[in-house]
Amino acid sequence: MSRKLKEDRLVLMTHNLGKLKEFSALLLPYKKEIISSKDLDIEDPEETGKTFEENAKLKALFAAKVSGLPSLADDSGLEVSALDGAPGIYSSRFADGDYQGAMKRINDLLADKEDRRANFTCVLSIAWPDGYSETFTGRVFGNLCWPPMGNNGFGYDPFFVPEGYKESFGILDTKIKERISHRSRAFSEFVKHCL
Ligand code: ITT
Repeated sequence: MSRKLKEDRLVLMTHNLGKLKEFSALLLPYKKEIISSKDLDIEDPEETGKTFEENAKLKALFAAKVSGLPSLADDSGLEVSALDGAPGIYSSRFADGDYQGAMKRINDLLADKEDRRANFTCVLSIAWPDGYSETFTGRVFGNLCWPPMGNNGFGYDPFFVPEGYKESFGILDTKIKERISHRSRAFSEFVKHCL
């Protein structure tokens, strides 16, 4: 049995503006007051986990402890099939702020490969100040395009064409990403269980 989120306020633990926007849109219908970790000056804890689950939980628990409020965090990334799932949990560190460069480096690694399949994974964690937490997973599958297309979204979005579409998340309307993304799928599970 999942714990229900009865509190009216919650913290969104992320320093990534793209995530913050997407979560704010997803949470809009639920009429909760959202406080970003940026507003509370909560530092990003070091992501020492070896899995998306460990890192998501670590971030959410950290924010819940520091703020005294229930906190939501995600750990997410791009997993490239022909690269055995890399960069995965290291997606942000692999780019180090330079996504054009990161997409090019991945594309170069795929130069002699036909397989361009990839997926985004998101593990969402909700944690309470008493140390209780739950996690939910979402994935979206697709293919990597070259050159990257468009400027919508963030991170690797211009590089990723979801299955069933011809354009990348960088071009597709943000409403489409909001409906089919790894983040929205993890969020739907969270809604089903906790709201
Ligand atoms: P926080 O830990 O503060 O939330 P972060 O960006 O460091 O921010 P992660 O460690 O979870 O977050 O790294 C996720 C990275 O995976 C993100 O920086 C992007 O490079 C990539 N990523 C995740 N979701 C994505 C999406 O929806 N579109 C494009 N890239 C995404």
